[in-house]
Amino acid sequence: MPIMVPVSARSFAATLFGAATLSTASAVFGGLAAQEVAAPASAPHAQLLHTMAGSPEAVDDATPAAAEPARRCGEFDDKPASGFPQPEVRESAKGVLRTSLVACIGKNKVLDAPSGEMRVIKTTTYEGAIPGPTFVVKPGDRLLIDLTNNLPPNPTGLRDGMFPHEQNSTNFHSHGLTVSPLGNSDNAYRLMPPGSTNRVKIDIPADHPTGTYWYHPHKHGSTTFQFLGGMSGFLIIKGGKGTLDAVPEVAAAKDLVMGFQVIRTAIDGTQPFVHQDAEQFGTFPFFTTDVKQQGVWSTYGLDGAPGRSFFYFTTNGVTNPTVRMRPGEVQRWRMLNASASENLMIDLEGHGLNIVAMDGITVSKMYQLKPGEPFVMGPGQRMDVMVKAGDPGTYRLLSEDPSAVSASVSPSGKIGVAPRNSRHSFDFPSPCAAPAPVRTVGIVDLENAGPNHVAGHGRGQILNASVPAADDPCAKKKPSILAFPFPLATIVVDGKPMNMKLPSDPLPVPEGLPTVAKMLKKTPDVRRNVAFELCGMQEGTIMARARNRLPSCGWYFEKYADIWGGKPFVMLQMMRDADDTGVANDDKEMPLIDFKKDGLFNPNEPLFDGMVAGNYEEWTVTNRTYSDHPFHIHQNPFLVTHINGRPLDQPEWHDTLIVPGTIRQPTNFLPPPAQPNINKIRHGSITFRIYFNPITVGCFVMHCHILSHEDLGMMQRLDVLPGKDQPSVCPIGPSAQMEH
Ligand SMILES: [Cu+2]
Repeated sequence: MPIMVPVSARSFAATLFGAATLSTASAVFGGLAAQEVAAPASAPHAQLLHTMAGSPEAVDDATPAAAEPARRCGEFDDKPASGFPQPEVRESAKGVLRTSLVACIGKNKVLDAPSGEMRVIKTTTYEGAIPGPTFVVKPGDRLLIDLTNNLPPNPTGLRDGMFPHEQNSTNFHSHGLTVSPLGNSDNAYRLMPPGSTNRVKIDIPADHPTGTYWYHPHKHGSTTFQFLGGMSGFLIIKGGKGTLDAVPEVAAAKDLVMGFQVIRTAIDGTQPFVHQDAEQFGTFPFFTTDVKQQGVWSTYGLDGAPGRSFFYFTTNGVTNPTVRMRPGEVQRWRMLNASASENLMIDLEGHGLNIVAMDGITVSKMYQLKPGEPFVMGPGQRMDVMVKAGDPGTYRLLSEDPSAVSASVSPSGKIGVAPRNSRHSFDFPSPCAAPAPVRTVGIVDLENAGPNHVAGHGRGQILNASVPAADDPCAKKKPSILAFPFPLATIVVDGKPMNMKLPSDPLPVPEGLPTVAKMLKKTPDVRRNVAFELCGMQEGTIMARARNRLPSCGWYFEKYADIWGGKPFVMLQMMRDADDTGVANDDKEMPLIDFKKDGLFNPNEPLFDGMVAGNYEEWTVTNRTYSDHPFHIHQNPFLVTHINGRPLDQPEWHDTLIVPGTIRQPTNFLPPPAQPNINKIRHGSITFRIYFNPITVGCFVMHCHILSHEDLGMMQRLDVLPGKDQPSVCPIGPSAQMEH
């Protein structure tokens, strides 16, 4: 079991990876109940900034920022009943943004749109707010955060030594930033247990591209859990002269952040984790009342089962808030898909969306979508769009059904137009929709769901296990469950007309990145291939048929037989070096064995050798599964040149992009023979050029941004070496903290 790390190795790692824990600070605020410290953040915060004159170097790194305590944790984060809320803004001054940040259980009210009920939720948050505060900095600034983890202690005796566990440990990732991954910078390997205060110090290069970035927890095994409570926030790098922010039409536009999140709780508003006895995807029957079987992300049977769990699609923490615009007004919307797992298929009624930046990076030519034309955002992606209001009226910004509406993964809209299935489950969000409930239990989407779905509540293969209809919650009560399409926001256009203009091409070239021409002209130092792969449990699923599984699956299942708390993994989510083809044998069930490196995340060893700072490489990421997986790489963005092997007219910078599933994606899993042979279909892919900025020397990860996949192991470590033939600056061996 190469991804299990003994406890002794873990504590050793704390030193190696520089996980600086300010225990004195945790003694100061770690013991205080959240609601006892309710000072408003703004006043002391402003004072702090005021007293820290001079360069970032003037800041005393040893001194934790004064307590800006667990404001609002445990109190209601009351948002105005109408209008479009914006998270609290914390902006840098004189080269530094110094702040504290508290992870805690927050109490919020959220509207359940289908029922009209306002419900109380008690979930993992930053400072009680969903999303957390917006950090605004400039290139060259230092980000200095004292992150106090006031989440409850990790339960003792729950999943000890098993994966996943310790759901209340956290850490900090600045998604999209090209900064150091080492020490207390943007280090996803750090571990911040409950009760600790941890210094995060990120120096942003003076030529960093300006735009819309974000931050979120990245503790392996608990990322999905913390996301489902609402833990994430915007991190905006503001630009000056020569950047998108200075384009007159952009500068004149109202600038709104739009953070899309999916919050998920049990019926009492709390977030259960994975019970000791729970199997990977829960236990039959899916609507069991046995608390042992509940788990907010692993027990997929909770999906939408009325009375068992609730979902909320929120925009800045609110269900369907209202944006007001005057006719002819132009606004800039910074959209972020901060959901743990859902592709968002977005369009705006009556209006075209004009994309000016993707994943923070300004595009060279604005993508002008037609009114009602959808684009897709995978989890983790950002899109900055300019919108020009039309005639007075009310318009909905819609989240369309990604299995019913088709789009390319690129807003150029041309290559690989297909449904964009990628979610926790096909049950969601309308489990009791037609056809009528039947009395059999079945599989839905093998990648995204578990074995606990009732056929008729979704689309899937029917198994033979019977469930009494009387126990079926869908049979008892008409469910009030969200159904696609639904509004992410409502746009009300009224008032005195304005005559604002959209920006025109060309938009400014982003700073700090090699030019597109240079990226394309350089002969790659290395070419590599990566593959998303998965193996489903063979018994009782469509993967029981060889035609429906990859040849290596049998080998993997033998190898990982007891990794899920001593039980079999139902589903292995993997990312592999696709140039490592394995050694073939003549066993028909397991024809490929002995890959050099595993597909499951191994924190102790980089997937590739010879990734050298300053090098240019070309990678193709292939998706050998039936549905989409969003690819994300930390530290360095990539320039996408091809989708499904076909060249893009206009190469695109991204740090996260959906790698299309099979071509075409099966949209109906019934009956099983309709499922194409996974080994004979065409697989989706993206091809990109990447430059390893020397500032990123160290070790970091790439992974699927469906965070339940990432938490399960669809991730790999990458080491950028300081020079050719030089060793990694990160330890190799059983030392990493991000163990399963
Ligand atoms: Cu995935």
